[in-house]
Amino acid sequence: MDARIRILVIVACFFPVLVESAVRHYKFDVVLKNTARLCSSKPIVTVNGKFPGPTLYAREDDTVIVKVTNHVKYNVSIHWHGVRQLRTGWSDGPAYITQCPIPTGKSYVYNFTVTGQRGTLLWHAHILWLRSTVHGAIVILPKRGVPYPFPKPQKEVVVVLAEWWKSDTEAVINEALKSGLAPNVSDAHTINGHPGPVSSCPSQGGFKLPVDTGKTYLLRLINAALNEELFFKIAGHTLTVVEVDATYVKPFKTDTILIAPGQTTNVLVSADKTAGKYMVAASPFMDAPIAVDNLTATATLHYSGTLDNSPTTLTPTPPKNATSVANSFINSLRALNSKQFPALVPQTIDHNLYFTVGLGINSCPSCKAGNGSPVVASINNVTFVMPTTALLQAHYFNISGVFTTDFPSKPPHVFNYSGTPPKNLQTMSGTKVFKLAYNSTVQLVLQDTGIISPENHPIHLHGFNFYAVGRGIGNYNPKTDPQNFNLVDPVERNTIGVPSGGWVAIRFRADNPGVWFLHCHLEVHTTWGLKMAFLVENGKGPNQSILPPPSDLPKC
Ligand SMILES: *[C@@H]1O[C@H](CO)[C@@H](O)[C@H](O)[C@H]1NC(C)=O
Ligand SMILES: *[C@@H]1O[C@H](CO)[C@@H](O)[C@H](O)[C@H]1NC(C)=O
Ligand SMILES: *[C@@H]1O[C@H](CO)[C@@H](O)[C@H](O)[C@H]1NC(C)=O
Ligand SMILES: *[C@@H]1O[C@H](CO)[C@@H](O)[C@H](O)[C@H]1NC(C)=O
Ligand SMILES: *[C@@H]1O[C@H](CO)[C@@H](O)[C@H](O)[C@H]1NC(C)=O
Ligand SMILES: *[C@@H]1O[C@H](CO)[C@@H](O)[C@H](O)[C@H]1NC(C)=O
Ligand SMILES: *[C@@H]1O[C@H](CO)[C@@H](O)[C@H](O)[C@H]1NC(C)=O
Ligand SMILES: *[C@@H]1O[C@H](CO)[C@@H](O)[C@H](O)[C@H]1NC(C)=O
Ligand SMILES: *[C@@H]1O[C@H](CO)[C@@H](O)[C@H](O)[C@H]1NC(C)=O
Ligand SMILES: *[C@@H]1O[C@H](CO)[C@@H](O)[C@H](O)[C@H]1NC(C)=O
Ligand SMILES: [Cu+2]
Repeated sequence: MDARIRILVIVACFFPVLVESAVRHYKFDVVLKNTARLCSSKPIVTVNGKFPGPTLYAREDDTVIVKVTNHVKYNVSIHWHGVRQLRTGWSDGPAYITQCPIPTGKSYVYNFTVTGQRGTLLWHAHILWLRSTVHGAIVILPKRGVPYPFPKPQKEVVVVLAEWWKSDTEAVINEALKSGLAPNVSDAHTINGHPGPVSSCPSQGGFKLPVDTGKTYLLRLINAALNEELFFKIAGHTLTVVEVDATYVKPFKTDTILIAPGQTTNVLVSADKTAGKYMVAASPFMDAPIAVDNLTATATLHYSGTLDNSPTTLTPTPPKNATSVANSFINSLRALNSKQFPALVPQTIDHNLYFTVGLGINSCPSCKAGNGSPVVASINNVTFVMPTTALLQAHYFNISGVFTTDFPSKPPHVFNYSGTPPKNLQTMSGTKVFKLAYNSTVQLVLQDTGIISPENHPIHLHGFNFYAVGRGIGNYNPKTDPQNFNLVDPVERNTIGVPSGGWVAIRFRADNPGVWFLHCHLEVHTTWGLKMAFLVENGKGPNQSILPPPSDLPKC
């Protein structure tokens, strides 16, 4: 019997009333595994030899203990994406931000409690490009006896979308860092590990989802891709969206989902046909002149009783530049905002921040890369330099010289962000954080720049959920745009797309002390420096300080 089941049985037998939450134990072994995809076989870095990795199940209020042991040549760390980690930043996972990575041959025990959250999230490696194959689902069930705020599905299915490279992904990004240019795009998208039949390998089987007529299914969709936002749809079936990023939304129907890397979306699908096979499709969204992997990953919704060789009902996918399809999905999202699950949108603001996000070109005459002008990325013109001591450690132990607290609250130079870029595309480098007092409220407007090209950036904030109160195209206008903010039922998320050539406004309460990463979830942009961190100070109350670090915290 595995430890998790054993604990549940003990709980059920001996402490049925006293113990409400359980401790769930998991063992993650990071190992190389030979895996065949696209008719080729290559060793990839995995957790427990699985691609996608194992699903981590928990219930709201449970404590989750994951012992991660590193058996590969890379240093690794794992991030529990979207888990708030209240006071437990030591278990958040981004390498050199909250912890030093786990060296080869060593273990680290992640230990966190899931508080006030239920739904679908994901875990993934948070170092190098290892998350391309080191990722999996987190399923947080509601507290025992608490129903979903939507009709109970007959079955739940995790659906992980990702990208597959024929080459080793570390070779792909290292080649790009040498050239100073964009890395190669992936060779296929995948649905639960499979691209479906593709021209380069027509015999490749795809993921098959068996369904029974009359039943309703909850699909827990995750975008674990490195660099691409995806459209998702199922031929002949309407999807009812009920949750994003482990927060409930007002249910709405759509035939197409938009999901960015790091985002999750729960949808209900009713198997309302009598029989047949229906195509499930994941295809890229890119409304800027930037190269993407334009292959569609396919899977099959297969009604019971339908012969394997019967034809599949196909669906067209939106063109990759279908901004209107993307907008229509985004504009339909609203927090459920019920009595039980209220939207606690900060109504007053302590910190009013304006951050530009985008690319740049560094002048580096001694660099071979890009003939001395490699592409970089920045927030407020700061290209983040990874420290060699983890920021949280430096903060907690008062180690000076690791970071400075002068991250700019607004762009250092005003220009037409969404229009013609300035002549000088150079950025500055630094390891800068922005300090927030405990429980202060933040409004952050993220503004895309047109430097090199405007582009949609899915920005992820660690340690918090935020409310997406406004969004627009062009430059944010601080006088007129706030008048249109939704402060009643804006969607609550942890990862949000900044529209290409536009802006998005988010609000959150800094009620979690620690050091929290904010970065683009397109891994190529993170690598190039589109990242920064918030340092949230301890509060004065008894439970308002970061907990001491665990004794097995890796050293740098
Ligand atoms: C997890 O953290 C809690 C609270 O800090 C602590 O009491 C417990 O001993 C830890 N468990 C493990 C296995 O490290
Ligand atoms: C990137 O693509 C180019 C052109 O197709 C190819 O020559 C090169 O080997 C690729 N790099 C890697 C690391 O796969
Ligand atoms: C897809 O991408 C490939 C390689 O970049 C390109 O040759 C092809 O024309 C593209 N196809 C479409 C339909 O955009
Ligand atoms: C999308 O791309 C297609 C083909 O490249 C082009 O014809 C069309 O005008 C584009 N649509 C939009 C809305 O930009
Ligand atoms: C760090 O400095 C703060 C404020 O000066 C102090 O309260 C705290 O005890 C110090 N922490 C350590 C680990 O030295
Ligand atoms: C900024 O650039 C856009 C796009 O070129 C243009 O429409 C707009 O008028 C410019 N705004 C200002 C203030 O110059
Ligand atoms: C960014 O910083 C660099 C280096 O200090 C400076 O040359 C450049 O003008 C700045 N650009 C913007 C848009 O702030
Ligand atoms: C945070 O501030 C809000 C509003 O000022 C207050 O209602 C709440 O009690 C504070 N929370 C904590 C944990 O201090
Ligand atoms: C602090 O946390 C402990 C343990 O979770 C709890 O028992 C206690 O009531 C909390 N104290 C306050 C003032 O919230
Ligand atoms: C991996 O971690 C070890 C121990 O902290 C460190 O000595 C080594 O330099 C790291 N390797 C890389 C490639 O960063
Ligand atoms: Cu980006």
